[in-house]
Amino acid sequence: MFLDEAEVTFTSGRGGSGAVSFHREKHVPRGGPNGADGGKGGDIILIAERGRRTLYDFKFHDKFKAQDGVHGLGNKRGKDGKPIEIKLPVGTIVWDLDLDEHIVDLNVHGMKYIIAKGGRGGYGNDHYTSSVRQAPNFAQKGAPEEIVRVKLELKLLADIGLIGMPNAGKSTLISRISAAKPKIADYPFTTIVPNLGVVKYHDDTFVVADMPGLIEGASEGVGLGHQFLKHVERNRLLVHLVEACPMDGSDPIANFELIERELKLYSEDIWKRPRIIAMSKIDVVPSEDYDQIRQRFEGLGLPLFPISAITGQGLDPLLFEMYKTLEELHNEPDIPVLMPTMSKEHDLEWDIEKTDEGFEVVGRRVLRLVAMTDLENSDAVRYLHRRLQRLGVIDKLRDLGAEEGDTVFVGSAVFGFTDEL
Ligand SMILES: Nc1nc2c(ncn2[C@@H]2O[C@H](COP(=O)(O)OP(=O)(O)OP(=O)(O)O)[C@@H](O)[C@H]2O)c(=O)[nH]1
Ligand SMILES: [Mg+2]
Repeated sequence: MFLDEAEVTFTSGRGGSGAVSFHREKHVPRGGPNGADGGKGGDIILIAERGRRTLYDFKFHDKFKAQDGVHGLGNKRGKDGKPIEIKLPVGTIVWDLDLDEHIVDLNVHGMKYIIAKGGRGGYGNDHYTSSVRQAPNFAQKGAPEEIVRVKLELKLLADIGLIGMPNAGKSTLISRISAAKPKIADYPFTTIVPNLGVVKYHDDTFVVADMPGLIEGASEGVGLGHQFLKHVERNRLLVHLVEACPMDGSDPIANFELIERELKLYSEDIWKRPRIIAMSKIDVVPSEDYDQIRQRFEGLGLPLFPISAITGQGLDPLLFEMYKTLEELHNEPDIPVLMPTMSKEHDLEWDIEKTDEGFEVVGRRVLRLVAMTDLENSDAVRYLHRRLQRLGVIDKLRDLGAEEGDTVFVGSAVFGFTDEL
């Protein structure tokens, strides 16, 4: 299996509510409002981290909830809820299960994404003073939490890809250096999907992928090529296996060049990847030809490793090179990328739908506005009405034919339509 999946629910923290409070000083009969804001709810942040290899842990722990913000108390602001950081393997693809939409690819070590944003803390009553409202006796409730159900998908993520023509000996090599047991046969296209093997080298481990053979035209989709070149895209080092003395009598150097051409045609990016040549099956090279063949390979200008996966000859230097190259690549500086959270435009949109029971206002912004209102408090409700008026919601309801007393649904709240305050 080279596809790993998990379904996880992330819930951010709710915002704490603002406080209703007034200055209390000696000799001042009734001070101005000083109710503090509620704390912000904790975010849930996804972070791509090198060194993680699977999504296995999420099979047991698939629900995460960040801390809620604390309510404001008197003139004391509520504490923010603690965020949660979720570490995921580099290469994790995140899908929104409810919207059936792709959210983000965490493909760079250190990349962060806020998957569920904590609710804003509600304003304390001191935000609501105006020329006509000297002593507001209401505050705002904290913004609700965000619940996001996602599917995490980890695509094949090998550190090293073994590429080459069919029959070059790729599967034999991976079976020799890892515990993978791929099918091996003396005909082309034995391997039809990549095989992954974990190679243990001293204290380190890395993942090698044995790719299906590439042929001429692979870059245009001939053979199995195209589909698998995609998997090559994420390999950090490519080992190009070339039969030293091809069984079919073809010229090894021409074979090498053909595959290189396909790689370049497919993607310049892949073509620029660090690459080494493994000159394979040297056990069948007639000893009198060996030097001359080796010289021709050396002329290709890439690091060269003559090997035999059957006798084991040359495998140690090859493994050391794999290990060393990966170490060097590991030491490249990290590129942390801070992604924006979900699109704000989404947030701003609202709409009204006419239903059999009345009117329904939809859209996150309006829903949140209502959720943050203390509906028991008539001043708070009046304030909400004015906000909705300013957003154009009341006008739109009237345009749609709403009359005094008609039912208006906003999220879980139900109102009677009224034009006047
Ligand atoms: N003599 C010798 N034969 C080898 C060596 N490596 C592989 N072979 C043989 O070459 C044939 C092809 O080997 P595979 O490992 O299946 O080749 P592959 O590159 O995976 O081929 P595809 O999956 O078809 O692309 C098999 O018959 C192997 O036994 C080697 O080092 N020496
Ligand atoms: Mg194979």
